[in-house]
Amino acid sequence: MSEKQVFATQAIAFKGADTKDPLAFRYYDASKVVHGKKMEDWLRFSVVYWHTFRAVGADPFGPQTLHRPWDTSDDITREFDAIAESCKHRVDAAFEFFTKLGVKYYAFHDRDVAPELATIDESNKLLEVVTDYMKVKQQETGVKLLWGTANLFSAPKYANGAATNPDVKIFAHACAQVKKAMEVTHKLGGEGFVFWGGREGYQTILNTDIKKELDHMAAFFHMAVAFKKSIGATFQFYIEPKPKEPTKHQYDYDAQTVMCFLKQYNLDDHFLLNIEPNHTTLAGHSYEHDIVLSAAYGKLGSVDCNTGDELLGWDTDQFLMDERKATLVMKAIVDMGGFTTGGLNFDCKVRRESNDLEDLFIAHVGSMDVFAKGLLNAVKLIEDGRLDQMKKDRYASWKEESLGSKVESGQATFGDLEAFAKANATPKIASGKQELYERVFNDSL
Ligand SMILES: [Mn+2]
Repeated sequence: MSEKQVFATQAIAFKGADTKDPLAFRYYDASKVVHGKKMEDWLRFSVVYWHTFRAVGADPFGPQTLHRPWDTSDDITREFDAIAESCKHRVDAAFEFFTKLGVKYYAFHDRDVAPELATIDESNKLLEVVTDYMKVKQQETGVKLLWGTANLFSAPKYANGAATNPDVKIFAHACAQVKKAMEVTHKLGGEGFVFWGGREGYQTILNTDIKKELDHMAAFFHMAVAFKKSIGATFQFYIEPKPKEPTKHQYDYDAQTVMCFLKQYNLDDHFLLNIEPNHTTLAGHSYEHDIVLSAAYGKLGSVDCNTGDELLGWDTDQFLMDERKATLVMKAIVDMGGFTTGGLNFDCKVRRESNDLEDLFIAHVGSMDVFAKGLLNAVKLIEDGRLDQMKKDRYASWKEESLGSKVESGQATFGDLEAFAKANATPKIASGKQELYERVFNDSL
């Protein structure tokens, strides 16, 4: 392969808070120890293959605006070796980018790195050849795979769903594709494997048997669990919730829905959640809701750390540039002791108007810095202690009254509570103090 570099940008350096250089870190100092851990270990940044190396800026109203030097040809009617060379050319560019940016992880879908060919065998052969090359690049650079996944939403055959398709023949294609994607993720030492069901849901309830589709999706996940065991893979499975888009109603609606599904079908031991805040806001929740909720139940595995636009009702996958939101996310992550297999994965794309190659660096560097600042703010909040103490004090009666522990341990009856209520007059209603909480939060910024 050619060793010619495609990016004019040099390796990104930490220059401190006073720098005005958009291609330098102001806050992200990878090896600096904060609250007992290196910043890089708290943040575990990952770059995505799909947006950063495959997005061309097309939208439903207009075609390609981003022309990348690594996109030599998408023509799959060429000879196998020529197709493989094009794919490897893109791999070179990707690893040059990861290395210059200074991230330790990346993530990809099978079809991002190797297009689907005429048969399953040909597609699998190409995926093996390209991922063999990716393995070499991982060894050369030390960059690792945060997670792999199968694209079960782009191919026309998945228009009516993959694991929830009404036709078992399409369901079989989805299983075959996931099986191969798991094999190559295992080969690359991936630390995780994600399921995102963009076509798992319905457009009209009139043609859809919801119970049957959910039963099929559960059967699909049980087979994935069994196959993972059979190949000796240890990567963590994640489900990524999203309420809608492209499908009108998606079954993996939000964190709480997915957690209930996993319980219902005895799958909860095998899956954590990969939370994308832009999906959370599409579900009508605040930015941090699914992160905080899944973390509270020990189910937060990884984060696709993007954001949406409050005035647009779709998934804009923007780079987060808002320090307040980053602080809320990092507070939840530090509170749970950090990631194990997951990380902050930039499932983000530059705008179709941001057509300089350099914009890819500016976007990642800017957002990495926002999360680094968010980490520093979160640690400041935790070490200051006021916010956590105020929240704890709000529930003090549950500790002060012996009845509280009786309820929490499941020992109380309605009769006990009725007797207590009769014996104790209604107390003064405590102030919620929202503005005070907001003021204390602001002190961390
Ligand atoms: Mn995502």
